Amino acid sequence: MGMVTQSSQATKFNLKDGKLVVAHIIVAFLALLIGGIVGLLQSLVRSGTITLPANMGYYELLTAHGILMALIFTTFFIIGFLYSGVSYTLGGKLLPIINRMGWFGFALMTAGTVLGVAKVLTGEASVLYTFYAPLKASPYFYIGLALLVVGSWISGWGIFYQYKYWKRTNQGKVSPLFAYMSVVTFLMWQIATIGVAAEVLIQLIPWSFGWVETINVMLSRTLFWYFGHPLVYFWLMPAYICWYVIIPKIIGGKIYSDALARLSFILLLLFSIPVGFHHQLMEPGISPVWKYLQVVLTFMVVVPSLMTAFSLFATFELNGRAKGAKGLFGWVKVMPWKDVRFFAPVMGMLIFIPAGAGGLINASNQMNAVVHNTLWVTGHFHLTVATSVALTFFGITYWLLPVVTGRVLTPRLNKLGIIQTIVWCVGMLLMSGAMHIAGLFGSPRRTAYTTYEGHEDAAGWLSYYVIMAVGGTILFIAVLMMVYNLVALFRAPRGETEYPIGEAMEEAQPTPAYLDRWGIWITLSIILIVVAYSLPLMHMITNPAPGSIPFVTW
Ligand code: HAS
Repeated sequence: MGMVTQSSQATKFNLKDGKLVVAHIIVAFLALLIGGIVGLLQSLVRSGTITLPANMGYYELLTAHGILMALIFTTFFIIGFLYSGVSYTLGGKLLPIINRMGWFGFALMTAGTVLGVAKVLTGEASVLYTFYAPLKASPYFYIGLALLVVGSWISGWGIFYQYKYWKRTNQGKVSPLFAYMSVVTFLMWQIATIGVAAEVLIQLIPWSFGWVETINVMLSRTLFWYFGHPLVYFWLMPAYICWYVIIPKIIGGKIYSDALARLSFILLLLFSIPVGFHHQLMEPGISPVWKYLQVVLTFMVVVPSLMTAFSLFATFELNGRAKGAKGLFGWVKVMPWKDVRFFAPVMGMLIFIPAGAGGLINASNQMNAVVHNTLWVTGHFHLTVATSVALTFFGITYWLLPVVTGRVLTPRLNKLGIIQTIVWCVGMLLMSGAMHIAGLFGSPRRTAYTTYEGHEDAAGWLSYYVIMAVGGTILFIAVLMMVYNLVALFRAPRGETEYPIGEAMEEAQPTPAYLDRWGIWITLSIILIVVAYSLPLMHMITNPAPGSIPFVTW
């Protein structure tokens, strides 16, 4: 049975909630700036262009880059963005308690970030962003990470609570799509982060303090990847929210199907988590049966992305044809290419096509043997998170910041945004393209500059490293341009900007009520996790390999 459709969108954004959003965006972009500086240094070191001063290590930079870009920039931006949409679509303002929870979560996350990053920059935690044991960081690094996660939980609970309140006070109505998707994103995050919380609290912290001598490495890596794969969807789902909900409005079109969008998010909730073994396909000690099962589930998690692609093409084509576009691809021409709010995310979408294809290659067991631990993987995630997701977040910033600060985007800034997007794409295509190729030739990831004692294979990789450094330098310029644009957005003229929330097409089927039955989806998600993980985890705990003492290799 379908539910009655009605939205409860505000007409004006609540500027008090806006401050919370701004705080998150500022930390996110500070992380982007510092992460960009270390990223530049790193690409120059790796190509042999510069050598670092003696008191600075390559792995220190690499850790700072990964943490700041992949964990801090993303998490802060995501929470700021989702809070803005939840505030706007669920009644026009956050309940006072939710606003306070948002600030509390923000404070914990910021404290955790400062602590963790300080430990990295003082050389006490060069363990990379995956912090694999038996590399050991200062215990305060792990405590910083724990604070980051707990802070994000509190913010997530705020979103659940606001949603629940809205449902109670709007019985029988379909919840706004933006808010629904935010709830699914944070449900997924809540279930996924249990793995990393267990790893950090039960294993890494006691071991790094020296309270226990050894650590079960296989268990710690498995708990990490139980979290690590859904982590990448935690980055992607907010980008999808923009693609599904915001972009149709920006292009003057309609959301193809509200029900399809919700279903794709439910599928992401179900299949994002029980797939972590596809990061561990080359690890001994996990039976091929469980790897096989998780690879099958990995191919299931591709389905919602294919649904997303279908839905976006449908929105674009129907909108183009409604505007009179003719021929097979005439609709492409009528898209608003000169609007950065569209242009940056759509470049992200286009690049997500090869990026996603790379993911399918990674997930195929035999091909994973070729690419695992090579620069190919680094190339893959610079296309996915650092382009599809990052460009979408940049595109969002151009309207979100004006909305939450009561300003307007100027034509000049719009143009600067388009140039910034192009520069980013050029830099990334060079850098990520070279990474993919060098990876196929066997160049390992996570290594500083080395010629492997003049080995001829390694000599063949050098020219690709140079291209990577050129791309990295262009990307650094793009980071500076983005930060400049952000500062300019804060100084843009005062005025009112509409929060762009799309509406579903009139002909679309009503949204089925069962999509809001959270009990069913959470239970199914847990069942899948239990099937995929319980026996292998039990095996790792009851038949552990000899534990490892800590290593500090730098
Ligand atoms: Fe991945 C490794 C498999 C997606 C990020 N991935 C990584 C790592 C990161 C990462 C960070 O199976 C490295 C972790 C580490 O440090 O070790 N990945 C996949 C698969 C997908 C995938 C199957 N990855 C992502 C996304 C990420 C991300 C998204 C970040 C946001 N990945 C792997 C595997 C590994 C891995 C293995 C381990 C490798 C190893 O050996 O270590 C899929 O979800 C991809 C599905 C996507 C698609 C594309 C759909 C296209 C769309 C766009 C449509 C475009 C339109 C434009 C409409 C099928 C939706 C139209 C416009 C016009 C103008 C016409």
